Amino acid sequence: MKEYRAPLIILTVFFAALCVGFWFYSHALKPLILVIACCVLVLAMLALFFSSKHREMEQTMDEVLSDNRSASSEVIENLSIPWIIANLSGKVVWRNKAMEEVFTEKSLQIAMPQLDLSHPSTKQIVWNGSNYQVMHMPLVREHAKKDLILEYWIDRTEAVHYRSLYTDERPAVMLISLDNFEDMAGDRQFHGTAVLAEVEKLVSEMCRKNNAIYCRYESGRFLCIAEAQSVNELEKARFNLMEYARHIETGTGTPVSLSIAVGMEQRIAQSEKSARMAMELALGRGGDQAVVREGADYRYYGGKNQQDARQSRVKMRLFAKALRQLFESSSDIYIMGHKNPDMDCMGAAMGIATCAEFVNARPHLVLEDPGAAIADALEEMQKIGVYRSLVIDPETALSQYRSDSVLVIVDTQRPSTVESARLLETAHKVVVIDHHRRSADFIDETTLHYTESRASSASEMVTEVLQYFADNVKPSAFACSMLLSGISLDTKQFAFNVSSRTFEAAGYLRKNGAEISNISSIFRNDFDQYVEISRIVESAKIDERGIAVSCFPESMPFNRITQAQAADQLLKIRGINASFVVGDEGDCISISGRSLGEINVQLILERLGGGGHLTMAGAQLRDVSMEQAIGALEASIDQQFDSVSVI
Ligand SMILES: [Mn+2]
Repeated sequence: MKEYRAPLIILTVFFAALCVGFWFYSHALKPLILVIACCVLVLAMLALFFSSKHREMEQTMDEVLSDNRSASSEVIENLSIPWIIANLSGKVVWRNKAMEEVFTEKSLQIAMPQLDLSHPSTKQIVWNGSNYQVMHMPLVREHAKKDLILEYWIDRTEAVHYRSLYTDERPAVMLISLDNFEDMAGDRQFHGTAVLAEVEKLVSEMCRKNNAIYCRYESGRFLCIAEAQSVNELEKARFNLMEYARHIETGTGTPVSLSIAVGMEQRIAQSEKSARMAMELALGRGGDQAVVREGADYRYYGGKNQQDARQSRVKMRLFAKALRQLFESSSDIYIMGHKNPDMDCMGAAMGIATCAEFVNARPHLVLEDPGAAIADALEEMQKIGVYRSLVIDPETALSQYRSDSVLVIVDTQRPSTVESARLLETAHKVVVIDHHRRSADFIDETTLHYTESRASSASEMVTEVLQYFADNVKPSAFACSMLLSGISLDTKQFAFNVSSRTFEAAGYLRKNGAEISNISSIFRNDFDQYVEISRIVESAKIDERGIAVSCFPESMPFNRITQAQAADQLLKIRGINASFVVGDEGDCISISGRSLGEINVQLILERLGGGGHLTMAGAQLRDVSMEQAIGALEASIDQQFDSVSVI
């Protein structure tokens, strides 16, 4: 409007002056001048109208601007979002109407004691049963004397409710499998139908109680769909279904063994995939246990009873046949075990080398820096002249490795523990033979694998491979002695973990020339070592559950063999069911655990990042002191006993 006003006034003045001039100048133009004067009048009135309109608007704007301050406070006061102003110690200075309905306390600390008010932040809190997203920021004022913060609470109760509904009710897939149905079916006394009906009754009962559904898809195999919250309940009860199943009368003297696998993911197809992977893990670990997989997280339950029954020899024969085909198509066979190889590793490796030679392939035993555990064996190998042609270091192995070479890994299946991780990465054809229970990290891309957690040792498994590899394999007397010492080491001279198949393997080895005297020389201890073991045994603290924990005296240098033998020695003492020997290895604290079978030392040490077997396991703890390591071990033992008492 302003832009019209100035030209209008100028035009009005100009035409008014023109009218007055012409009026006195000419009489003839008078009517025309009257018309022009009228126009001037109209223009003047227009100018007046615009200027008054402008003044009116300016006035309104001024009013709005001057009221602005009170308007913003009015908005905040009446807005339905709760606002609060407080000082840095949390004392409330002011709050709006909405906040008065939600929070009436004098200090913010009552609702959020941990909150640091000096920095802007966002936090979720629960107040009077509602969930709020609390955000606060500093209140900046030009002439501020005191620091204040402005905080607002957004009610997220509904969102939180729906989120928990989603996580609680998302479907989980559960697979249940009767592990030893086929094994028992071979027994005439087996009440097959009755056992299946009993197991199904247990599964259906479990589903009814937990709002789940199931269907049977093979004899002794079930697929269940349950809500995630039901799975959490089952986890709390540590899947006691397995325990109930053990009481079913089978007629064979062997209890029913169930494996349960659960997958809990965002989508149901993914859950099913996870459940199948968890089942593979549960069976790979020897069955009779539950494995829950959620994302990358695995949780284990059960697995406390050692099985008598073992997988049939059919699997072993098929494996031996496949191994022979693989070896026949290759000219170089590389063999390696775990780091710090023991006699079981060496025995198994010698057995595999025998198989390789049988099909005219060259065997190579990959060793980095062999410890004292196999020093005697290596000395013996040098004496009989097989050392130079057989043993190879990882670097040379890597440089010679060809794409058709085969890498055989014995006595371990964890990629982190193999002698040379680089060789494993390079290898295209990998074979794994192991008797340890499977843990979450295992070599998964294998050409062939044979894992049997019920076998006493890798040497026992390889002895069976030798017998099925071909009819006329003749292992050397030395290889047989090594294999027998491997079995002897892992069974503590045939005292633990032995089955009829262990003795059959030992018989075969003996028949092929295994020398007992060789074994005892490999096991001989010198006097100093004997004294060291006694000192460790002496320092043991034994609790009422029969668990002995002892550690290396500070003055004694750490030695893995002494550690293992001290743990074995402790078990020979009456009243001790499990033993742990803790030693400072320099860059980590090493724990070696042994058990007579009742207490699962594998589960105890798995919680500390270790692994192994039910009766024999180990763990290495980094960046902790000796005391912290012992504390963690004791906590894990207690946890184990807590879980046992639930079942
Ligand atoms: Mn072993």
